[in-house]
Amino acid sequence: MSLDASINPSEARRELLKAYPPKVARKRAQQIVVNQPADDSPVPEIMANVRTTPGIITQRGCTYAGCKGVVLGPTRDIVNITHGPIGCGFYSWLTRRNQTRPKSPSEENFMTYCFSTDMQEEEIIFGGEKKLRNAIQEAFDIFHPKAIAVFATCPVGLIGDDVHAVAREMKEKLGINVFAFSCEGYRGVSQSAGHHIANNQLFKHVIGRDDEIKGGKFRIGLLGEYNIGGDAFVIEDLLERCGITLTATFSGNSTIAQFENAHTADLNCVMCHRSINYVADMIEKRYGVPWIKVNFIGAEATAKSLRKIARYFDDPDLMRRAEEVIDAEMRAVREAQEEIRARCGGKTAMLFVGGSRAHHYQELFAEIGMKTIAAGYEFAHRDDYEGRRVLPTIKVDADSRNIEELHVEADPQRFRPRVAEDARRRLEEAGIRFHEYEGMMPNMDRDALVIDDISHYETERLIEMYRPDIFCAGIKEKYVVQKMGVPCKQLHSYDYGGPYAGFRGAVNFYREIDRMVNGSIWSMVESPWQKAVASLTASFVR
Ligand code: CFM
Repeated sequence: MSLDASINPSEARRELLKAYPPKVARKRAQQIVVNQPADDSPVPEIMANVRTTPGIITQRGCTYAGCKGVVLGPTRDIVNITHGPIGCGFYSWLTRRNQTRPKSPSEENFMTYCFSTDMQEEEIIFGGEKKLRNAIQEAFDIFHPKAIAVFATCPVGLIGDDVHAVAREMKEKLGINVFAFSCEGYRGVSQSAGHHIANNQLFKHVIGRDDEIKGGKFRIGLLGEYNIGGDAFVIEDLLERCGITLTATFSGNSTIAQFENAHTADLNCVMCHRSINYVADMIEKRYGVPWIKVNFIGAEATAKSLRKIARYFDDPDLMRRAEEVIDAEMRAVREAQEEIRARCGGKTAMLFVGGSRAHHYQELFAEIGMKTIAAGYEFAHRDDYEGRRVLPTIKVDADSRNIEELHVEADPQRFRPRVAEDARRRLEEAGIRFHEYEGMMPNMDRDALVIDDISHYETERLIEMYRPDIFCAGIKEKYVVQKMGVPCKQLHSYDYGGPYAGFRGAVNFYREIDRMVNGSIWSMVESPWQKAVASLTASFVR
């Protein structure tokens, strides 16, 4: 489908680039593309995962945020200590966004606490290792947790505190798992580096510590689902009703015991490819668990994902149960779609979020007849845009080289291929694609704009030019966008809504978007004095 021809996307692109000095414009030109096939590829090449030009107001966050805030944040029974000034710990606390449900009131939940060494000038000058050691000891004495994780912030890297040595020492002293992350905010160009660092340390220090194969006939791991707004609860319920056992979710509503046992799953399902594909790959290499890409955002996508999982296990009973669940849920979904499509059909959306949601949420909009006219990620890599087929052609620059690439080999005792070669081939013929993510761009309309690491200036110009019916981004953008008379839906924290995953989540989303795009308030945003023609004149007198 082609987009409405009223705005020429190439002209819009030129307009966005016009304000920049030539060198910046040359770089941005590679990060702002019109979704049209290139000579040798179904989608054009986009530049991604490179440094933001200083002076541009970016949506991006830091490496520490990706490691501590995103990947490790949603797990309830690890004491996560931020080694640094208090602001880093407080900012990444995220109590409202990350949800968790301990099985009983006596089960640990440390997510309600914010642990920090609260570094002061004295530690910045004389070193903070002693304070860190004391903080670990204090946390242990008060809470007796199963594990303590330490996260390095910018000043820690600058003054050279050895967080790993302190973690090793305290691990030995306390007899519990203590591990650290060199995830200083500046270590990479964005949160994405923090994901990679988090993946590496989880793999080195946690995954694989418990080999016991626990119950369940169809055992899967869910990777890249952080339980924003309760999404993981919805997915857990669906899987359970189908008879599928979840060994671990990385890392929404999870425990460290689940991570330690994650390698015993028979299939890994990747939701957010950007943040966790490294763990999926490493588990496959060392333990033989294959991974597939799934998506539980969007009713059709949810049905497709459940069918894929059932097909993988190739069990008639499981397939029947999955169909029953899909059937029971889809009735309400179809009714809601029909009702809401009448009011939302043909309206337009723009999505500029993170490293996976700008893709996944396009499905939900399409289900109520809305078009995504522009989208982009804050920090994703080319494979998230163009698909993993471009992986061999991605140039590794100094910033990526900065992040450790673990060399992983098959474990001589514990590697167990989950599907025989011929069965795998049959599954592939049936459309199950292992180890594959096709990226966002192939799913987008021809001529849609795709913009990596969108700047604040570009956001405003885009809204002025296109006047979309809704803009999806985060808290930093929300009120600026709304003051322009366009509703802004946060897809990081869901504002106060959610869950949006699965079938019921989809209906929730449709209804919320319906309320937002059809609200009459947006035409009243302009203040009376902005409408009145300025009548005051003045002259300058020396
Ligand atoms: Fe993955 Fe995420 Fe996202 Fe992400 Fe994020 Fe997030 Fe996001 Mo905010 S892991 S890439 S670093 S789906 S925190 S839960 S919402 S930017 S699109």
